[in-house]
Amino acid sequence: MKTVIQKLSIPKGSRVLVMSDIHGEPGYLEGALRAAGYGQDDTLILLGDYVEKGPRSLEALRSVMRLCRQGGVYAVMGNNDPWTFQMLETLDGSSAETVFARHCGQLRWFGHSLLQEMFMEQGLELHTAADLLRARGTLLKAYAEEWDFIHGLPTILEAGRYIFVHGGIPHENLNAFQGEDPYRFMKWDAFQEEGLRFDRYVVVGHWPTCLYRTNFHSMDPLVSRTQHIINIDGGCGLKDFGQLNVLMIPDVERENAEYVSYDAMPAATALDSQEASEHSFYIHWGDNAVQILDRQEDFAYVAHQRTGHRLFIPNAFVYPLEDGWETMDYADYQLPIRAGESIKLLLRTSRGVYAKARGICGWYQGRIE
Ligand SMILES: [Mn+2]
Repeated sequence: MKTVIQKLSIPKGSRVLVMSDIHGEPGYLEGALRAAGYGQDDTLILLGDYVEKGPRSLEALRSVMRLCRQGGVYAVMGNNDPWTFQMLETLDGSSAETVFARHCGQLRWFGHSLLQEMFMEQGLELHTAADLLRARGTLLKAYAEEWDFIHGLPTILEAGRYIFVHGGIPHENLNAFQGEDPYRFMKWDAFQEEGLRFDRYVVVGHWPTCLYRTNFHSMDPLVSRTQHIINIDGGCGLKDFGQLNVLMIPDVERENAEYVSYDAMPAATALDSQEASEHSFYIHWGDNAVQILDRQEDFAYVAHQRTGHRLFIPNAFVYPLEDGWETMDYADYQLPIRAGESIKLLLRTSRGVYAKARGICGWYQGRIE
């Protein structure tokens, strides 16, 4: 595959909506379009990773394909999108065992995979590397249309003051990338930590925004005005309380944008006001090893491995690894809440509700309705 750059001409007055990392959650795609009030005068840009991690990859991919047949919808390729198809194309007797083992690992961790969905849809069983080899031809034929669509997706889009790419770019002289292997633009982990600065705004997904944050548990878009980078990956299909963010650019010639977010967590009204706590200790994936000091009914008292910081965390958020314990992304922050405000309920416990309010996750101790 080669890097393909596409320059868009956006009709004057057309609002541009941008979404990334749908990851097998077609309901989130629908909900986010509704939340943004998506209509036929809007331009829609989809930043890749339509499949894997979430439970309904094929359906999500087909929703994206349907949208792209309409006018004014543009999709780029994410690193997860071609993987299964490329794997099937190159699969042979010498690679089957390795590929199968890798797939088993993915299935254990996420519980779903595009490949597994393909097998199920075709009424085939996948238990051994031999099953995989045997199904290769059938699957490539059955999903030729999906593979054609993904294979034809560009890597980078540009429009006005904005550049759109799944992972990242090292500089904005885009012509230099034409024809290069696109993989590094599609999979650039922690791109925003590189310290790169751009003239135009570079809009990316791929790395959930909660992994960049240090104080608060939030999956809202992360905007760096000094670097001119906007990351919109809300952890949809990957994070337990993930969301699909929609960046809304009223005019691509101007540097102002807003966003709305969608998640499927149950909503409630907070009946009591509460003050924010002064401190928030936030643990996220990659730095989430803990030691369990004590177990209580629905909480564990843990020590965060790197810092030694001790805190209570719901048992539901602590999980075992082969050699120790890890936590889900979590902050012991007390949310600022105004009575009458709508909040999302993430987990009810004996010490209050872990909730999401105005994009931030934390504790609420008041009554709900
Ligand atoms: Mn990705």
